[in-house]
Amino acid sequence: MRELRTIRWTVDGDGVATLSLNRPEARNAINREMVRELHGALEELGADPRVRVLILRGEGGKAFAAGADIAEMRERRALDAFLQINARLFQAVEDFPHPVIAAIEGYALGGGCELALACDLRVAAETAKLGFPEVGLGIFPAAGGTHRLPRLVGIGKAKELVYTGRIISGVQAHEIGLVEHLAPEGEAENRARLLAAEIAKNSALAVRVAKLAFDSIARGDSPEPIEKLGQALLFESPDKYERMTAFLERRRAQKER
Ligand code: CO8
Repeated sequence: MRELRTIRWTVDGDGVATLSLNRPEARNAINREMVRELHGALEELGADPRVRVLILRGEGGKAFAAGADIAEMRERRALDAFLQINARLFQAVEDFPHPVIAAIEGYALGGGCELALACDLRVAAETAKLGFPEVGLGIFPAAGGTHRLPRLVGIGKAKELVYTGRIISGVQAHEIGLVEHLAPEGEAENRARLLAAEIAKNSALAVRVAKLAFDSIARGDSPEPIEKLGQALLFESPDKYERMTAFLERRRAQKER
């Protein structure tokens, strides 16, 4: 286990890394220190050859993350907003080389919900509470709320959630496509682990290329060269050869790496 002041993380034997936000006394509100530590952890885990999937969670059971730290944000001015410290962190989450799964228990509000949006997949407890209270605080969700949110739920639902600041349950979030999986209360992390195990058994390189293709095409890049180049890269990989040979010889593929 690696532990810093506001986060901690582990990597298990199957290549599943678990990164926990660890300010439970502040409902895991994302402060400047946490942003800095998360950048470092993402960099370290992204370069760790053991890692195939990352699970993001909040300590304490009450919150995934209750948003950006309001005490810090109150003092920020226009020049601070231009630095986009939250948006750049969430971009680093989106750009993590392997799939990232948010395991959501309790609150995922504002920047906390935008952090979950930057993940590839979301598993929420039925009783989780998700929403974007920003306009009630005189700001708006400017770190993914206006692009990642509509991609998941459609522009109409995204506007309704942002304009009202309404907080919805995990069940409601699942109904509108804001989260992909529902879990009983207290089980979100276990469900995320099952999902991570399902992903981790596949070719890490193939999953990584698929993620890169999804994300760059979602950002507006042309699909054709990305799919062509991605597949060309994979067609040359020893892992593809071994996995296909194992299929044809009716045996289990040898583990890559
Ligand atoms: N920031 C700072 N402190 C927080 C935050 C937060 N977001 N959320 C909770 N805390 C602190 C509380 O102040 C409290 O501290 P203390 O014990 O010292 O008084 C402690 O956590 C526990 O909180 P509560 O007593 O309120 O706990 P409850 O379980 O009763 O309530 C809630 C939990 C409902 C989560 C409640 O704390 C709450 O409403 N929090 C604020 C939620 C919110 O409005 N989040 C959105 C923030 S705005 C945002 O995220 C903008 C991101 C945009 C990025 C773009 C930037 C350019």
